[in-house]
Amino acid sequence: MGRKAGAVVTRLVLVLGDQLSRDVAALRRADKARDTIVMAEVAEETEYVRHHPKKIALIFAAMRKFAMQLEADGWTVAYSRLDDPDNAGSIVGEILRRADETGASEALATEPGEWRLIDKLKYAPIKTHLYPDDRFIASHAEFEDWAAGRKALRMEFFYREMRRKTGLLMNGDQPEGDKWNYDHDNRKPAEKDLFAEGPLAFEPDEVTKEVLDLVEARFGKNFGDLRPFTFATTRDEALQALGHFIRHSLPRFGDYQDAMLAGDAFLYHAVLSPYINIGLLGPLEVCQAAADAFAKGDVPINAAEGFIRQIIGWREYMRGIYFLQGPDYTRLNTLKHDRSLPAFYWGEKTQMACVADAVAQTRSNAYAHHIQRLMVTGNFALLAGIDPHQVHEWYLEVYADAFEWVEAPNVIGMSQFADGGIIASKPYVSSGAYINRMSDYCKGCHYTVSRKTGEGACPFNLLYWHFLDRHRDRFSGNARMGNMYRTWDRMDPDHRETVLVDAQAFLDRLDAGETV
Ligand code: FAD
Ligand code: DLZ
Ligand code: SF4
Repeated sequence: MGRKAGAVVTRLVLVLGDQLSRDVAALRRADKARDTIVMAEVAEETEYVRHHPKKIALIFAAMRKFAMQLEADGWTVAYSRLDDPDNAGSIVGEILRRADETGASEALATEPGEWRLIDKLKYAPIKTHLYPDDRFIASHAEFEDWAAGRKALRMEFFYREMRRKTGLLMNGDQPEGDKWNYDHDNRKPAEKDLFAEGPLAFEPDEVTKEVLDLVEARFGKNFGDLRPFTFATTRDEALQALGHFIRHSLPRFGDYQDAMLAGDAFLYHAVLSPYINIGLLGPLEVCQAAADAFAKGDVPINAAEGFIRQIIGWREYMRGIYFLQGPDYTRLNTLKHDRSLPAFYWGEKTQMACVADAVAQTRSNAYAHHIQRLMVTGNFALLAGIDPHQVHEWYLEVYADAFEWVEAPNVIGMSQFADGGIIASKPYVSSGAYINRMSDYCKGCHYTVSRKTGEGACPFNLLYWHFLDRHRDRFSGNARMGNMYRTWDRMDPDHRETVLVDAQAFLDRLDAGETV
């Protein structure tokens, strides 16, 4: 690549694999006539954890097609493929290589979604202007202002601010239907004959097929099935996926948001997080589509509100917490859990039908829905006292939508309570009864969900009480957990002793690597 004609020296404009939006901050500041866009598939980004092959394929295919569109629009793009022999192997290395080629002495970049990469760019040996990533509804400063001086950072209050700011589902100052939150209506358990359309699936084109071959050769041994690969990889396709969701699944999204069915990986969930997170869709346009469907009378309020809350509420709030807490957040371990992640998280056999199903779907699809992540794999890890950093790395690896700014607060905070309650006011733990109520897993399980002790007792039942008992000092004073401790304390002391002995025996078998 040569220096561009004319006296003005080119600048480099970095676009990362999760910044594939035409209006991303650095691109908005770029000059077509003068600048060179840098996009790079690099070893460092593919290896900081062993990502699911589908996740790498999604990102590479979407990056290649985004670069082609930019070129078609007249931009100069320096695109590095992973197998380019001159590939420097890291984002900063690639910027420096392109600087050498073009004579550029500065780079523009949009703030990455991970402290690791922010630091690398900040300290890169080339002048790099980092612009805030304003594809979000709340800026860092707005979140900091909201958080300042509050004793507890509860999502619900932040969410109301975001409703006011966006005007979504608002009548003037008042929430649509005079209620901010319809979660109470969104707890219907799964019914066997539920029919859900599922997400739109896309046939790989030639570009995607080439990426799949590369990913198979380089990352075929990572956990996860690469094929069939059906993700959308362009904005046009992602918009089709959005339209399909609004039409077919959103109407029942609210009702069955917490339901789980063996063999139905998606139910009425959107499966849009991979597209929103890499920039193919904007969070506001997705919410606006849901609000429009409500306005037209196509979807009920509990569906539209529930869906919009996940995005302008939870998603924004998680990002706010990640950036507020700083780079050490992923190392928090308030409960001092230190057990190794069991091999069944990597697909080894387990007799727990719920865990086996969630892991199998994760392996096939690089996807599991929220309740599987929170109340099956997350719940088990928390009850069993698994090291939260290992849990964090697992989630970062196995899901196509996993980027640290959103994954870490969900795992370290919401799921593992490793942040001591910054995000969750109490730990998300449950016995087998909750899983049984919300799913059809227990019927097909080796364990018996109604059994509290002894042969065949559901491990979630044993570990639930073991967890509460071993963390009594921390949680017994928590107003939201008083009932649980009162129930435990009312049990016959011999029964309590048996529960704890059986739970410990289960943990010992887990530690010994036995199939549990
Ligand atoms: P739907 O259930 O259809 O929800 C709609 C949208 O709301 C999602 O696309 C997503 O953009 C947003 N959303 C919903 N819940 C959350 C949430 N808690 N945090 C942020 N956004 C949310 N989400 C990620 O995007 N990346 C992750 O790495 C991730 N890791 C998680 C780990 C754990 C332990 C838990 C409990 C949750 C995690 N989530 C993560 C949140 C949530 O599970 C996913 O966003 C959701 O399952 C994505 O699937 P969907 O598009 O079908 O979502
Ligand atoms: C996740 C990922 C992967 C697997 N590969 C690349 C890549 O080769 N090039 C790139 O620009 N981005 C990649 N990404 C996304 C980055 O890891 C992501 O931008 C940071 O984690 C910040 O969110
Ligand atoms: Fe899971 Fe227990 Fe039900 Fe088995 S019985 S599926 S382990 S909750």
